[in-house]
Amino acid sequence: MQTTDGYETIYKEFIRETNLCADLDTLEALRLKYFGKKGVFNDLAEELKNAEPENKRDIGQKINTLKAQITSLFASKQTEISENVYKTRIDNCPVFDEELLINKNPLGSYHPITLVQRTCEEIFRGMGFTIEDYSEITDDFNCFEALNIPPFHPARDMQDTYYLSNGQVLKTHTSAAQNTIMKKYGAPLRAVFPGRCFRNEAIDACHENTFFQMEGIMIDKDISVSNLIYFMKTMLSEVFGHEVKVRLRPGFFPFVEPGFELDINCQICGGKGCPSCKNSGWLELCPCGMIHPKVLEYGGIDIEEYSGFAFGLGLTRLAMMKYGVKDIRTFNGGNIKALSQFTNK
Ligand code: FA5
Repeated sequence: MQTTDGYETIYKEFIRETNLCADLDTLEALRLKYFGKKGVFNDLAEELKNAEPENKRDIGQKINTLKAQITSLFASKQTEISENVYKTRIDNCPVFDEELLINKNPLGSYHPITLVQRTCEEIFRGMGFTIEDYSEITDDFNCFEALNIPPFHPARDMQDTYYLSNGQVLKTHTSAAQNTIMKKYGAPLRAVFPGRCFRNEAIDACHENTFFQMEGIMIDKDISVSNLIYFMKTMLSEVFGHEVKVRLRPGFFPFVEPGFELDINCQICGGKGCPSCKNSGWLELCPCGMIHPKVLEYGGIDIEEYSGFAFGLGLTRLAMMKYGVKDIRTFNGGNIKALSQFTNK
């Protein structure tokens, strides 16, 4: 049986051994030495079992006191080692050097479509238009019906789209926002709304399945085709910084009456004909027209008082023409070398 000094010796020995522990594995080995199956406390339990009945109470108390002291010291040592591990890890972490990061990894550049979009936004903002945002997912009503394209109308074939399983659609054109914006602001109204559009399209040098348009609408008293032509001309000469040849020809869209196709002289071949313009010398860029009265009515506009024009500028094609990019697929290709060489200047 242990003397009182014996319990103290065990505790002192535990303190000595604990001080030698530098990591959690060594500390765990020490814990097993004391609390394991063949450990010190197992031997003490044996001693208690074999002790004279009159001594059992005293021995039991001493063992419990020793156990409490050792358990408490063990816990504080465990915390101390854990904290040291984290501290060492933090101390050894490489220092975050902002300067180094900036110099070694130059910042990215804006995508050419973003640059063209911002240029157009600035031009229209300067002419009193607000810039509006609209979702990429919409529904049949906004994408077609509110634009005077009822179900089963043959005009739907012009824009083969992607339907979601819940019946919604990926917007095929930015015109899908017209109704929402008319309802939001009423008349008079000047707004442009750029956005990504999706079509189930045969891809070639001037057609993508994912491309950008910028819609514009102006609704006020006495708006006519001459207002429309003025805004289109101003926008194009400002985007290109020089006069560009355009042609206006009749075009059919159920949501405008009359409707036009505004084509731009191909800036890649100068009008001679190339794959980028399908060898025609012209590129369809910005269909437009006077907003159909039914569309105005759907948008809650009083057609006795107001009229308006709308256009759907092909932003991706505008970027092709502005920057001389021969193939539209370059824009979605993700080749940083190709995409990082453009500026707004
Ligand atoms: C429309 O999308 C009509 N919503 C435009 C409109 C608005 C007409 C308001 C009248 C009034 P269209 O399908 O032609 O029209 O597309 C408009 C422009 O988007 C085209 O001239 C072209 O520049 C661009 N575009 C159309 N399809 C693609 C495509 N697959 N890839 C790249 N650009 C495209």
